Formats: sequence, C-alpha cells, structure tokens
Amino acid sequence: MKKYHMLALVALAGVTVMVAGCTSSSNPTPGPVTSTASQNSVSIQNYAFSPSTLTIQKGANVTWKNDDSVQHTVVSDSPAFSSPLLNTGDTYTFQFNSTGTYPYHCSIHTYMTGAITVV
Ligand SMILES: [Cu+2]
Repeated sequence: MKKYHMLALVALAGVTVMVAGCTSSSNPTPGPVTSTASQNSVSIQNYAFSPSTLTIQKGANVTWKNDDSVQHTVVSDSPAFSSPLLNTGDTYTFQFNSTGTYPYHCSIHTYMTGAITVV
C-alpha cells in the first residue's frame, strides 16, 4: 500500500512538471516530444535541428543526420559530446547514459541550437 502511494506521488510530480513545461506555449501545438524508443533521430536541415528539443529515456541513443546541403556539427554546450564535421548525409550517434538536459549547438552556425533531455 505504501509503495503504491509513493508511485502515485511520483506520477503526480511528473504530471506537474509536464504541465508547467507546457504553459509557456500559448499555441495549440503539441508539447515537448517525448520518446521511449532506444533509437532516436534528429534531422539537420535548413540550418536547424528538427526536432530542436527531444526527451528520451536514459540509455537511449540519438542519431543526428545532416540533411542539409552544407556542413554542420553537433556540439554539446557542456563537454558531454561533440561530433566531427558532418557532410551532407553524414550521421553522428551518441548514447545518453546520465539523466539531465543537454543543450547543444552547431559550432559553425552557433545560432543553431537544440536540447536533449534524458529522463
Ligand atoms: Cu551548422
């Protein structure tokens, strides 16, 4: 019984965080993308990461693919990960084994930003 209550509390806390995260957007577009898949993809096109924010499970991989006509990189704002130069069609994969939020950018076009949240 006690265990059940703890679970309910954790679930409730999670919902509260989700709701708080959604209040910033006033348009009817869906909230943050959350993926439970072990393999996740982010496309790089038109000088942007798509999706720019992605929430994944701990231990999952994210593969970035350069679908743009120019070179890009995927570099964590922290020292967590850093891709080599990605030519058109190149991919870079990183496995996230620690929870947290990982903001990243393209080192060539620093206005290109994204974030991976690991839960
Ligand atoms: Cu770039």
